[in-house]
Amino acid sequence: MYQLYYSPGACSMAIHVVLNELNQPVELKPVSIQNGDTRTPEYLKINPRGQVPVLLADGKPMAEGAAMITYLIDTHGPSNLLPAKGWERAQALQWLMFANSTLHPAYSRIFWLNRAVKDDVQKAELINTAIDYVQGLWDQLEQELQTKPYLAGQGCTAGDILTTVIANWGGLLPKPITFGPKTKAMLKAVSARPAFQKAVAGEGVEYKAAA
Ligand SMILES: N[C@@H](CCC(=O)N[C@@H](CS)C(=O)NCC(=O)O)C(=O)O
Repeated sequence: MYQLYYSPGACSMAIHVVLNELNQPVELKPVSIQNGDTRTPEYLKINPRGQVPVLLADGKPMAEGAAMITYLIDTHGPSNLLPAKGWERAQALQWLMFANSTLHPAYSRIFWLNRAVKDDVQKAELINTAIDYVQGLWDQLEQELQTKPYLAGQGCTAGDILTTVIANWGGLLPKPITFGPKTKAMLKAVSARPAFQKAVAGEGVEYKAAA
């Protein structure tokens, strides 16, 4: 059985959703970022970067969410969430990597500025600019979704799941992010999936981004 170290509503929730999609039982190990659980000496032994997610597969630890998603689907698929080969897989991977390596770090930069910059005026200015960058990414996604319901085409793939998890982080920002109508429709469809709803309930998260 898998074990997943997660913080409620964090990027780790995408791994939780994918485990549910694949009907894989998981033992959930809560470590709250807010309460500092990811910075304890015990947790730093599990992940020296002090981050979630960490997945234990047969007791062996794995970090990096996109790698976990790829591993899980390759192991327990086939699944339309990540096609097995060819252009369709490349498209699905493109959007998984976008969510993992472009959208997620754009939010992380804001959280980091909030911790690192001491001068309040400078902090507000930098955070404002960083939020505008995040908004620009969502505006690009809205353009993408003009011609298709999901990022990689006609069906939901892993990138839509991670993007939908990240969309719910607006409450952590001092300025609202707005989603266009096509983006909202995608967030609504993905967050309504039984596997997503089960993860939301299991982590005690309120999902507001699709409202
Ligand atoms: N590249 C890593 C990023 C993981 C990451 O940034 N996790 C966040 C939660 S969404 C975290 O644990 N933040 C706490 C921290 O960095 O102190 C991955 O995709 O797994």
